[in-house]
Order: sequence, then C-alpha cells, then structure tokens
Amino acid sequence: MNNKQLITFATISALLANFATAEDLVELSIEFPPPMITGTPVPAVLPHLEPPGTPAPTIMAPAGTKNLAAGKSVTSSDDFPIIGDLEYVTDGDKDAGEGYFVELFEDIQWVQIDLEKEAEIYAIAVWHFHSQKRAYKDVVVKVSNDESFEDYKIVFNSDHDNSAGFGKGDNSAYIETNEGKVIPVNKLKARYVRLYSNGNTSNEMNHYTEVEVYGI
Ligand SMILES: [Ca+2]
Repeated sequence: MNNKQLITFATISALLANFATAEDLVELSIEFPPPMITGTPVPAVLPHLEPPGTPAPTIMAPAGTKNLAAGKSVTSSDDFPIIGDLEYVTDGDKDAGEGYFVELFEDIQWVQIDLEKEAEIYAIAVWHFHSQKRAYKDVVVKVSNDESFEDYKIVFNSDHDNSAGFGKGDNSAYIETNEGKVIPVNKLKARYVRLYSNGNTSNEMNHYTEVEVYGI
C-alpha cells in the first residue's frame, strides 16, 4: 500500500470500530416498582418543576451493564436515620410505603454508595419516596473516585438558586413517582456516588427508598 491507501485503510478501520461499538450497545432495562399513592395530597410547588408524566430517558449501554449498587454499603451525613436503615438504599426493595424508606434529618443531607471499585457508569436511578406526589429540593448527584468527594463530577443538579453551594443546576425538579428519576451518565468512571437533597415539598426531611447505579 502507498501512504494514501494506508490512510484510507486506517480511516475505514476507525469507522468500523466506531460502528461496532455503537452496535454493541443495548437499551438498559430498569425495573420500576408498582405505583402506589396514599394519604392526603399536598401541593408540590417549586419554580422549576418538569411537567408531570415526563418519560424516563432511554439509556443505551453495553451488554452486561448492571446495577452495581445492589447490596453495596451506604454511608450518610446523618449516621442515625430517624426511620429505617441506610441499608434500605441498596437492598433492592423499591416499593412505596412504610418499611421501605430511610428518613434522614432535615436540611441538606447526603447518602453515599461505595461500588468497591471504579466502574464505567451509564445511569443512576433514584427513588426518594413515591407514595405521595412530592418533589425533593436541591437534588444533586455526584460521582468520584475520592471517598471524601474533594473532587467530583456532578451528573444531576436541580438546585436552581445554588442554595446547596455546588453551583446553579440545569436540571428541573421533578415529582416523585414509581419511576423515580433515571439520570443518564456519560460513561464517567468512578467508585463512589453521592446524592444530596434538602427536604421536600411536603416536609423538611430527606428520604431514600432505593438508588441504583448502572455500570460495567
Ligand atoms: Ca430499598
């Protein structure tokens, strides 16, 4: 081959490699618990709520991508939950109602999941509390390879006025449903995931029913 042929060959090889990578991606299947709304409705008022019924995004990920958070250890800014246990965050139960959620103290609080090793992350799904149509405030989700999160990347931020101090977020707040919130993550590599919230439209407390971290 001459130089021109070599360059063409290299270009075609690169294109084929890209094509093969795209072909290998499959739609990620995330299982939603059954919907269950109970109790007296409370108006959920925030200035930047997304329209109810906004569909979850389609996530394309390599075959073999799975929930790496399942059963992993959870730490928190609130070591002594008011209701429930931090283990609930990764125990695989994501039904609505009593016995499935952990309640953390008021103001801004976080939970953190240790995936035990660095993973390539494609999506994070979170269910705070979905037996009432409410919205959690200042939902910020970060990933890092640093347990103390001195450096990190933000993958979701619905804090529209920087009250949490991580900068103004571009994401809308949202009403909790059985579909939780599916957050696309663009192949970021990280071992730790930390999720913040700052009370909700019904009360000042913070809740988690389940967090899933899909990666490979
Ligand atoms: Ca759970």
